[in-house]
Amino acid sequence: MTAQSLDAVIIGAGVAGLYQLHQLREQGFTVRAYDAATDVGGTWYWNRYPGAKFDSEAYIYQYLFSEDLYKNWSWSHRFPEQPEIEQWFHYVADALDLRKDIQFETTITAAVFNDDTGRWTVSTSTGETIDAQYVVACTGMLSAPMSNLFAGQDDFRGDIFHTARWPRGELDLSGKRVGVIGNGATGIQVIQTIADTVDHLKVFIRTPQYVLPMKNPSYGPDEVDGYKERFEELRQTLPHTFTGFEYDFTSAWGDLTPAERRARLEADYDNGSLKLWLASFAEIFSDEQVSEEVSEFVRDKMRARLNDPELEDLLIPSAYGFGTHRVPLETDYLEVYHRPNVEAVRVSDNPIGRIVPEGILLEDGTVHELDVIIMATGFDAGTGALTRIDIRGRDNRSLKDDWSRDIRTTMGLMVHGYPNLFTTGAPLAPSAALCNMTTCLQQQTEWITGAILHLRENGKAVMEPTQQGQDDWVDHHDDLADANLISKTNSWYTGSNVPGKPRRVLSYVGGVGAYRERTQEAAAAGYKGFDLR
Ligand code: NA7
Repeated sequence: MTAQSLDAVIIGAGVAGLYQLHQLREQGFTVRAYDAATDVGGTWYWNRYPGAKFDSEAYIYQYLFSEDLYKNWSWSHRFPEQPEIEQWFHYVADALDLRKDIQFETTITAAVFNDDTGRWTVSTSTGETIDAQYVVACTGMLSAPMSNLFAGQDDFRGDIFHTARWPRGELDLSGKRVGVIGNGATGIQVIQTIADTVDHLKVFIRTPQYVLPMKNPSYGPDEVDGYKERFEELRQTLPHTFTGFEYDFTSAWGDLTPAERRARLEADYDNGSLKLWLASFAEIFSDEQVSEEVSEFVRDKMRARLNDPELEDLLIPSAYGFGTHRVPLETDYLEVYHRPNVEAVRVSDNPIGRIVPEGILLEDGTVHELDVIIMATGFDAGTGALTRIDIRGRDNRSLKDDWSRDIRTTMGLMVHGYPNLFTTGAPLAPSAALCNMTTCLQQQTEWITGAILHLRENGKAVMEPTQQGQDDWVDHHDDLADANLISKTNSWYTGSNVPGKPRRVLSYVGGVGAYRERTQEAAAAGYKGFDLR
């Protein structure tokens, strides 16, 4: 079969992939996006479990490049649910006429760089081969599910699935004995949503989580008009805050009295959003004492709701600081455990041994009999989506092998040794840890478009970060990350949820605004730190 030839292959049709496709197409490049799904949406296509919804306010989880695109869609709630979010992706794909250049139900299986031609040969699950100058991996930070974790999963007599692979079509959980493994942002949304449907719910908890109650009012015409009127203001603000949200941190802890601090924490907590985490005190991430005081503030709130020493012991964290792991928003999540049909099972000191035909077997021999097992067990974040593709750079080097030793990138946008491979949502750029993903991904895709245009305008064919450029970025990243308390906590933020994964804070923690400036400075200096040939 003759290989199809393109300027660029885009992997993924989620937030980043759709916008990347639009941008490159607008600039006259021949480009095609590929996605394993049957339609657009990325994360929001796959994560269709009950209760899946935004934790970012809908009016900021948006594309901001087009006023019309922004204003012609109206959200129903401050934090809408997955079906509405998926509809929004359909709206975007229709409005920009994107689907004609997207090939669905197609997984990219391999991408091999040819040193002689300076081009990539890309292979698909459908047996096609594509010859492309650029590969832009818009593969998502959290898209490679940790789904084969336990021995015996295939032996289970009931249904077992990961939340990111929720069965399409109706799945009736009523009257079922259901087990949920995991209580991260995903598990919490599932648990609070299915508790009153199922016959019996067992939640297997290894590490407790700090949680914040969500306030999720519906939006009437006034609210919708209100946020739409602020389009220009949001466009100016979001890219420059620390987290790409509308609100920003203060570093005023030392200047305030204890009463003033308390008032600020109460106000942020009452906001019913991620504000207490992403817009209270920056010192939460740098000062152990501040971290402990704010953690205790949140623990107090949780204790007051649980009001049960046994549950408090099981559900309230003490071993790590508030905010050093993703903080989920929830609705009556803690109260769920007061229900007679819900049971929290501690698996920290008595781990899950294996799955047996009847259910879950713990190491001490206890079998929890179940009809359905839901694995809310997270993702191989940042690296997984890319290492599950056989990516071969210069001299046939393998990205999977390279990253099995040390996870290194240049600004999360390129990797030394892999010319003309651009990445979004990749390690060492701002991402789901401390970032509103749409803000980050728009900035990253715009930078990539700028780089590809620069190459075309300057008659260059190949771009690659230099060894020095990459080392400088990794050092800068590590300096910030090592000083951040996030580096001390085990979670997907540090890769510690994946056995054998080299430990490194995966997201850039210097701030979205600062990252933007640094990447723009490199571009303005003729792509300093990159070799263009
Ligand atoms: P997370 O935050 O990685 O949570 C995964 C959960 O699964 C967490 O509670 C884990 O416990 C638990 N887990 C994983 N493996 C096991 C085993 N073997 N036994 C018991 N429990 C286990 O993933 P989410 O999907 O909730 O969230 C990911 C991101 O998606 C989130 O940050 C948002 O940005 C959206 P652990 O804490 O490791 O002890």
